[in-house]
Amino acid sequence: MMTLEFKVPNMACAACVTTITNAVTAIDSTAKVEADPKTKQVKIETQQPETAVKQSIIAAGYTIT
Ligand SMILES: [Cu+2]
Repeated sequence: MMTLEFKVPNMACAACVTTITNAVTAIDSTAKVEADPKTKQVKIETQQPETAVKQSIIAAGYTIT
């Protein structure tokens, strides 16, 4: 398990959090996703490589900084 932390500036609301969570759990069903639309901060505990996790979020239509 590793913890990834980054910001997703275009995560605006709870629906975005759900979309991002679904995108990540689609590639890692054991992932734990915490995301706050106010701070734009996303914290993910995952066994997948960082690039794969980031790609799944980008593919869902979000930007990572
Ligand atoms: Cu939203």
